[in-house]
Amino acid sequence: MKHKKMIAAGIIWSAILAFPGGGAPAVEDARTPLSLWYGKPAAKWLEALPVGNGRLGGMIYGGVPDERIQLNEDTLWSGAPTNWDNPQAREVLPEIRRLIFAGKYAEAHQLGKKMMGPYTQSYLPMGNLYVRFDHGEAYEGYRRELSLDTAIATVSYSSKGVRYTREIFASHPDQVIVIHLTASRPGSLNFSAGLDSKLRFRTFARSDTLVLRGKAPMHVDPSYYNRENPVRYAESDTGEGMNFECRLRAITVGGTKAISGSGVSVRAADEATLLLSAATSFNGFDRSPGLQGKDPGPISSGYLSAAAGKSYEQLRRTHVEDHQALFRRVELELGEAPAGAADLPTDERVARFGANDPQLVSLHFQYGRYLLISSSRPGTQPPNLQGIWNDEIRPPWSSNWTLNINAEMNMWPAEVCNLAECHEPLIELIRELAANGRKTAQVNYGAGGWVAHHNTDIWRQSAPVGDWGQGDSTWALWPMAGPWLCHHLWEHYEFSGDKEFLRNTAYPLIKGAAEFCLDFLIEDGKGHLVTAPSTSPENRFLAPDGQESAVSMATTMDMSLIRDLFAHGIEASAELGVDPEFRERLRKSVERLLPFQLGAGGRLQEWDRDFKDVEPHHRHLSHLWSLYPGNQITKRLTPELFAAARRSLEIRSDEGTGWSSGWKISLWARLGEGDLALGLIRRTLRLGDGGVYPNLFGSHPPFQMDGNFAFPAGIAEMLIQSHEGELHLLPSLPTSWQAGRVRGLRARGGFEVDMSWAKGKLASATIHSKLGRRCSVRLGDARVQLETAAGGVYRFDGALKSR
Ligand code: FUC
Repeated sequence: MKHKKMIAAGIIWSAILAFPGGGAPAVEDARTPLSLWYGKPAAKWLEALPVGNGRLGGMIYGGVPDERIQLNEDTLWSGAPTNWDNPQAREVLPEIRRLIFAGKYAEAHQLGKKMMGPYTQSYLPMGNLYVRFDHGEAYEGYRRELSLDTAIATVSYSSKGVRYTREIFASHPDQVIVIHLTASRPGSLNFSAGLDSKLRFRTFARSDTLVLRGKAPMHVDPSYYNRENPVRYAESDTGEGMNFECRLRAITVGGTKAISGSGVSVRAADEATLLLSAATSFNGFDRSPGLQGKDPGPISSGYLSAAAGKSYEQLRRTHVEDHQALFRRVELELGEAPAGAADLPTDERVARFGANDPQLVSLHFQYGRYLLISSSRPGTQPPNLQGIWNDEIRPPWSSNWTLNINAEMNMWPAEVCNLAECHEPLIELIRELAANGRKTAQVNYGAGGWVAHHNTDIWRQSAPVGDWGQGDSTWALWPMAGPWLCHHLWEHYEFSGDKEFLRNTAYPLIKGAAEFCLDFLIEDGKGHLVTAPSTSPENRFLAPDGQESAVSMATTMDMSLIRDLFAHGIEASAELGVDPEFRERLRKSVERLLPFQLGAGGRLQEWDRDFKDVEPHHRHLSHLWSLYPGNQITKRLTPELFAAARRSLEIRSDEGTGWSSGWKISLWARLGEGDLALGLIRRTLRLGDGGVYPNLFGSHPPFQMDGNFAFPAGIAEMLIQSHEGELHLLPSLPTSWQAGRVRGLRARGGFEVDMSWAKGKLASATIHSKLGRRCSVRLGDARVQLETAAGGVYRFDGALKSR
């Protein structure tokens, strides 16, 4: 009963909160379904709510009387640029190849250790902001909420007859985290605020600002690697390791404030705004952050004083406008929420209804877009395994960029879900990785072009990882990050049609990756070109000699990636009118790549031979890459392979970790099976392992953000597809999504699509053509051709007739 009252009250408060200061700002309206909300403070990190501006991240606990906001800055990593290239790799390469051709896979697997360099460094937590309110422990009418539409988190409650409210956001335009505190009765704000860190730090006051200065370790071992001193600091603060600084200032209305080295304290204020800025000494991927770093002081104080010169209303308005310019490009409605669902706190709603609540599905879709906007903006780092939110010095897998699926998956929604700008940080990472990867190609393989393997970090580590032989070839021996990353460059071009981008950025990187592959490919003696050593990311097979191995030749994924890369190299060079001889070389080689093969039971073979699986339900779906995210396997072009891919997916089953389910949504969508895709959505929208945590962060387990990004990409793929040179509307609509509406999804060729459907059938569609390209629009088996000038708009009814 008490609970019910609280909920009802919560809804009214949120309506009031949406209009601070009494007047409704023009940029807001009541989009209440787009919020995560809870009736109690977060007890754990995975209950806290994330805000981010691409660079700064905050996890809001919303405690009473103690607020904690855990803080991150996306360049705060351990380590420094170092040498990871290994000349021994080149020496053992011929022997590894000999063993593979002799069928001695387990021996090749073992010898692969000699190709390894060091592990990557670790993404680090920056610190915590604590705010202690002096009103005592008792409170009532609590609500904690994150609005995806405004990117503002709100905490409100009553204590001793006073209603307290906190509004918190991370502003991209102003580069600060803003915490606005109000109370319903003037003069009731009494609190103190301080900063700390898990890293080495000290705090001091500088005029009206609290400063935290910190030093990151010069080395952190991955959490799965056990040896002494896994976290190592330089002896002095002027030594190696990232320097960083956080600054906190309180701006108050009424009352008094005081500051000391341990914090800021405010008495009897009517209102207060806390501004938090931060910066690190990061000075580029190829410079030492300790010895050649920037001074973070002027950077963080610059952000802080600029923000302090603006009113709270100004900061808020600029933030909301900036966020909504991206966020509001896409709207999605999949149906009404079941009775009572919206009245439940978000975690209870997931537990109770899961994917049976279509509004929760669209909320999770938009949450993925929100998280991408919050963790990836031009000029920032791309989202790592945890986006930008991490509270551990040794987070799982170092919270690095894992390139054999995870970092790419993070970007799957970027183009189709209308956030192409958020793709830019990955593109910049590719450029930097390629610079280091040229040396690795030369030293480790004696090859031209550039290479990268399954992990990288802020220093753009490009070699196989594994502490010079302590790792496992199962994941380390994968020199295919280049081709996969180049697929993103091509996608960015396909969606935008940006020729300058193709000429100046994409093509040179594609060419470099292709040069490495041309050198790395060898003849198999039967007329084909193959890769060796070759792995199908992290999966193992049982060789005919009864031994397990991950290392063989020409896995289906290697061949798929190289075919994709070469095809784009050919197309790009032709389009740009450059490199005719190189194009010819690619053309000749692409024809000779070992083709797809069908294995036992009609499945798509994963390895060059039809080995037995060690783990038939393995989470990776690497051999299905050409079904999604690639496009070499389609129903129309390769019906036999299409059927084989389907068989393989059935054999893999629905079982799998969080991101694996995310991938399967898109795979089933490409297979035209909306109901089976919905099955994976169901698996995702559950609390617990492989599903989501209370704050809807994806569970691998443990927490990994990739699943959050695969989710919107998968839903988009169910609603439109454009990978076959036509714009396919509603290719995989689940039976239960009878009526709905979507606005703003993007398609290759420069199109944007709005549509609605009813009774499971298209009702209307509007297609905006940005580039004026010709387009074939498909609905079921019907097709119409579009031809318009750039900026043209087409309107159709449910039978694809023009309106
Ligand atoms: C790959 C995956 C794991 C995990 C890790 C970060 O190695 O196989 O499941 O996602 O990346």
